[in-house]
Amino acid sequence: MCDVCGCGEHNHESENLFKVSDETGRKNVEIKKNLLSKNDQVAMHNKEHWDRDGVLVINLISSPGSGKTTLLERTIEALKDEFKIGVLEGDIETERDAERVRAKGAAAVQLTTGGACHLEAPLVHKGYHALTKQMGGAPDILFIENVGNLVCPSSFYLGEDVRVVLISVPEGADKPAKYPKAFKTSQVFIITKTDLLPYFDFDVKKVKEEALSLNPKLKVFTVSSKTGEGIDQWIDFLREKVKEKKGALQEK
Ligand SMILES: Nc1nc2c(ncn2[C@@H]2O[C@H](COP(=O)(O)OP(=O)(O)OP(=O)(O)O)[C@@H](O)[C@H]2O)c(=O)[nH]1
Ligand SMILES: [Mg+2]
Repeated sequence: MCDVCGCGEHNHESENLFKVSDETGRKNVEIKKNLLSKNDQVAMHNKEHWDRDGVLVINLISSPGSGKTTLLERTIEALKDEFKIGVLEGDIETERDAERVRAKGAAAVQLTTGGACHLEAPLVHKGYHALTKQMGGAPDILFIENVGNLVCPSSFYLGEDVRVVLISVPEGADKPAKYPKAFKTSQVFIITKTDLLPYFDFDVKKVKEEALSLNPKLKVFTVSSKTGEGIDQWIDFLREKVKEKKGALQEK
């Protein structure tokens, strides 16, 4: 069991959650709150690093297999000559996703959680320092690919500027209402694998409406990393965000 959220494995800094409890369960709640605020403290520290260095930070969250790494591969291909790109790859096991994005020309550090179903700010902090060492400085854009899971990553702020939630066409159109926190805490929603729309009952308009009813501020993109449809709009959005971030740095 994941010690923080009850759905993964150990290897968190949160062992106390199950060690201290009373019959009402009240103490469990108190301890969990403390642990989350510890995550938030480190997340704010991460944000200080990134604001000081003018790094745009994008946290990608979705179910396993929604197309996060494939979208990153496309994104790196499109932007690698313009920006220094660093990637922190979150997975339970293996170096596979880091190898995939390195092959496209980005610097990458694999963060393996050993069982936990989401990334937490302290591991990201460690990973970021390893990444800057590898790159010899800060990136312009840091992508954090969270562990494939549409539930728990929504509860852990990592210090990012933009949280992006992805749903792929084969997953089904009912997901925003079933996993509302991912949509309520994100700034961007990407519908992926649109090349598969002819084969699935997936009503794009309805899904967008449902997502926007949960969070009217969401910016929505529809993309296919296979055909390239919609990728340009996503890339333009990232260019705009980098400009904003660098602009904020100059104003300081
Ligand atoms: N048809 C189609 N397949 C896609 C698209 N994007 C990704 N895929 C396929 O979907 C599968 C999963 O893609 P990944 O990019 O590895 O998904 P992920 O979200 O990174 O998966 P995890 O890291 O395991 O959570 C792969 O077989 C991809 O080739 C797309 O736009 N269209
Ligand atoms: Mg991946």
